[in-house]
Amino acid sequence: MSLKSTSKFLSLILRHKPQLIGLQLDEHGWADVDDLIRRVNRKRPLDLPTLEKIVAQDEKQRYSFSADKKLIRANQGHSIAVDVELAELEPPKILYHGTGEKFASSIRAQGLLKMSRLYVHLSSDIDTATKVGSRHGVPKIFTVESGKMFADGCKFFRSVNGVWLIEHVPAKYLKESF
Ligand code: HQG
Repeated sequence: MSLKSTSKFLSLILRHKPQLIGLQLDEHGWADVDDLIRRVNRKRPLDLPTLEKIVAQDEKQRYSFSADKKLIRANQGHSIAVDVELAELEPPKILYHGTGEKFASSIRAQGLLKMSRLYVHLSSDIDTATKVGSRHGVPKIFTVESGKMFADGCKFFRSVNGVWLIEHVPAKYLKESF
């Protein structure tokens, strides 16, 4: 079993469906590390050194251990209602959202909606946004006028792994050229 495939499974469990392995997350999204390992092991091999390697080497730094390493959680991307204690911050003047070309007309009409997740995900650079968009077929990049939104009172959050998160981006703050 590759680390990547185990990491994808962990994302599914820690962000979306802990019940698949009967795991409990607390209100801040934390799972007990020993319990997680025991339960994941019923589906695929996982030990603590492997989990530590996944957390340390994940290219998007998707997971964090608590300081005492007894707990683990996903840093962002949840669809289940947990409070991962995101930092509320002033965003850069411009952020980017990568999506699929097939969603562009709906986004132009409705703005960016969080869909199944707790937040709309925004990237601070075009390369990252292009990678995010490519997950949905032909990529399409929207520029988000985050500076204007912030000045207008919208709240921005940043996860510990650097993803910008917001409840909604009204269409008037979206641009299509950069
Ligand atoms: C689109 C991955 C139609 C939205 C990535 C997106 C990210 C609309 C899709 C993270 C819409 C939802 C999140 C509207 C938004 N009409 N479509 N009005 N508003 N959409 O996967 O942002 O690898 O839930 O554009 O890297 O693609 O999993 O969100 O295309 O950071 O760690 O609805 O997930 O990270 O798709 O990706 P998603 P996303 P990981």
